[in-house]
Amino acid sequence: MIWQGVISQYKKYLPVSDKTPVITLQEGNTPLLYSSFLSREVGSGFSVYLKFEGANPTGSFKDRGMTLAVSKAVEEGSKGVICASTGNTSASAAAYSAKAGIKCVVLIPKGAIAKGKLTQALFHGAKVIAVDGNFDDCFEIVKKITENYPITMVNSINPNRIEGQKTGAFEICDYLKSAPCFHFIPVGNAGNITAYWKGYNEYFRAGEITRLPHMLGFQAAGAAPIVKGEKVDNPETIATAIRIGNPASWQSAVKAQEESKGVIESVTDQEIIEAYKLIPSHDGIFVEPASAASVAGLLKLIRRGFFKDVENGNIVCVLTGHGLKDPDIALEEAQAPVVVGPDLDKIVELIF
Ligand code: AN7
Repeated sequence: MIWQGVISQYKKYLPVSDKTPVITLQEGNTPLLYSSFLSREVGSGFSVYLKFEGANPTGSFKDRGMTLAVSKAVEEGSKGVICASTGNTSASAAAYSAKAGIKCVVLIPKGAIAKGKLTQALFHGAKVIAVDGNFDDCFEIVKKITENYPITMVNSINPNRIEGQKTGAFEICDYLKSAPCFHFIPVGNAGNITAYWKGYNEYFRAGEITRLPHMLGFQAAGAAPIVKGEKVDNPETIATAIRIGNPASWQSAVKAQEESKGVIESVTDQEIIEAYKLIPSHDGIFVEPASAASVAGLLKLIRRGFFKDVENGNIVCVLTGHGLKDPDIALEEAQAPVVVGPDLDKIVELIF
């Protein structure tokens, strides 16, 4: 059967009915790629898989939640949606709103979102407001606006976002025919770790899987309020997508960590960049810096000897967004191309 998107695929687990107008870009069904490089790094008995969410229509995992949030907004008669965003939510909200033919407003921290994401929001026709402040400032304003004006919030405190995003867990279990032992994931506003944990639990209750994974979430060291146990007023990290000082789903992220006997830890920008460079060179997929936080976390735990005394099994790292959204850092990190004239001999010399 042709894939019709996550609502069509998983409707029995989602708050939809036959009357729900399904606004979809056929998101989901993203690759789950075996990484021989990372499996080797962890050691024998372990298999590492990468869930490449950058393969979604707007290039990030946000599409899973946005298809449901926008479909429900349209079902409820809403004429427009609004969100605060570090970039990917705004790109996704703009795209699904365009498809639905409704208004979309996005508040972004000025100068602090990747160019590709800003371009997406603008080109899909959203009203983009750049706020001279950070994500947390934008989010507070959006909350106040939605409390007082008739416009639908599509940040992940909208439960439909979490509902849609939990389908990522379903797909992993469907592919592996079981839940992984360890689930690595970047943590920003903490919606996605909440959604995955919800998805695994629902599949467990439905009898689709017989065990639950340990959830291992990673924040950027300069934006790690959950790790520190307090808000961070001026979060800083090169991984702009997770530059968040006061996550909306803080409590449910801690709950996922505790219930699953997992961890929420931080990785430095240096560790993020290391993983950011290793993934494309070994596994052939290009992810954005924030996405590399899951693999950075895996590498950190490997070095600590974490896998020496745990049961063997499958490990999944979620790679949340596509690298093409944010090529600036990649260009800084990559070796510049060699420049030559149209000279055959010289080029042959360079190659061999
Ligand atoms: C690539 O777009 O918060 O912990 O406004 O874009 O669910 O917030 C993005 C977050 C990880 C963190 N990876 O997920 C936004 C936004 C990428 C992201 C996260 C984001 P959450």
